[in-house]
Amino acid sequence: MLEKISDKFSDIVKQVSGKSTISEKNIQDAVEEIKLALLEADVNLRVVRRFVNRTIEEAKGEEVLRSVNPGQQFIKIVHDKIVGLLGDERQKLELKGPDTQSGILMMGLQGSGKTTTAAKLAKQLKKEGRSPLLVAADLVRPAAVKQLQVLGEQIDVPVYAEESKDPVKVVKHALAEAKKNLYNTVIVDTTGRLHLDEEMMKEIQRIHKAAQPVESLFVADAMTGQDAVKIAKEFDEKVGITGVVLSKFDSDTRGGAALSLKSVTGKPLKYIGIGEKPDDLEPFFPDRIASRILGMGDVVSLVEKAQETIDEDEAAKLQQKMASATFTLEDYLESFARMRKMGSMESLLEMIPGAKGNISEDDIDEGEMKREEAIILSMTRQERRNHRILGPSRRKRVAKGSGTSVFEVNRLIKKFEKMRLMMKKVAKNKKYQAQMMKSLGV
Ligand SMILES: Nc1nc2c(ncn2[C@@H]2O[C@H](COP(=O)(O)OP(=O)(O)OP(=O)(O)O)[C@@H](O)[C@H]2O)c(=O)[nH]1
Ligand SMILES: [Mg+2]
Repeated sequence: MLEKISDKFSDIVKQVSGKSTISEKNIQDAVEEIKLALLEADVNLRVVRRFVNRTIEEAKGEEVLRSVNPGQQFIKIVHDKIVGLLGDERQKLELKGPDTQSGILMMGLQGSGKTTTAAKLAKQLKKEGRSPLLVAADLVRPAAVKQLQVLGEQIDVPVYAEESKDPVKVVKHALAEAKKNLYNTVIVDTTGRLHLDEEMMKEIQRIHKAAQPVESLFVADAMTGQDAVKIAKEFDEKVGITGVVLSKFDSDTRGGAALSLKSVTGKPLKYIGIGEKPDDLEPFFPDRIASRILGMGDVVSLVEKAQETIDEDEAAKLQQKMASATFTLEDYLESFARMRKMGSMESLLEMIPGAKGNISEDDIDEGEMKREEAIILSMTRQERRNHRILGPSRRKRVAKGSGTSVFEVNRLIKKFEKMRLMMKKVAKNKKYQAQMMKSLGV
């Protein structure tokens, strides 16, 4: 997610933030690089120009150049400006109270992710206590109704479907059905077309009129960059949209669509799709994405994610262990299970500031995790609690027992020692302590 643009910005941040004095020329150079990075990310040219001008204007202010830490001041300005581009605050869906019916209309081009997103949203809203009904109003693509029904079954949300050629009729019937059965959130999936055409717009306008949605969400494939923005604008002018969901954000390395959308359409980005599964939908938080773009790590997301899976007491106990450097292989073993619960290590790593350099890709290989687990499981309890007693013959035994090699056992122990050392260092810094603990699933 956002790897390309983040690499570029991380470099710029590194160059600038260390400087104790900063000249107008430094700012000019950094901004020039930012401009290139944004253009490469496929951000709308006009948006880039405005961004650059405003950043220069603000950065050249007296307060920045004369401040104690001008480099960081400058980065803060860039960060805030990016947050601004992304839309400032998180924008929630504006649904009515639980006793009133709220319609949500999904629209977009073919294959953009409407049907999948409809199901993801249904799942999320159900978790939030609403009672959703999915409506199969894509009557053009042969398998569309079935696709929604399968998804509905997966997430245990009812799907309204009927044999018909008229989506407007289907929507009307679905609304009546929802009223009767007290479904307060009606999510309508519609047909996607390859290109914008008159017929499509007319149909979606009719559906819109029938559904009277409180939210009309345009689902855009993030990877299509500026095209997604252009089409969103078109839909907004012809039908009216209330927000955008950027799907396939997990595969988007550049971020151009996210960075241009708000400025060009004036409409907020509400969610991002981060995978194909029903759980892979996240609210869009501009400040978190900005931090990720700048390579500053998405600390808040990480902490929240960790909190969902970690028992607070347990965390506090282990935090204590880490600070006093009594973290053992036994604790390390336990952390595997937690890491699995929290999702893939790779996605976690992206969120930890500074982790990219400190923990290598090898360290997070899931296959290796399994091997390490086997190695630790082959140790005696005593060995797990004090790895120092693992001399050559014990290591040999462990290698045999786990079906690995002495080389792999040695490597694990070396890595573990390196990790302990890192933890000790981190433990001195209160702020990073909590983050690092959580990053290790501890
Ligand atoms: N990686 C990834 N894949 C996604 C995401 N959202 C959707 N997809 C995939 O994109 C493909 C198209 O998704 P659909 O939901 O069927 O798209 P659609 O807009 O309903 O397509 P049509 O109904 O044919 O117009 C599917 O293979 C989805 O699994 C996402 O956030 N990340
Ligand atoms: Mg579909």
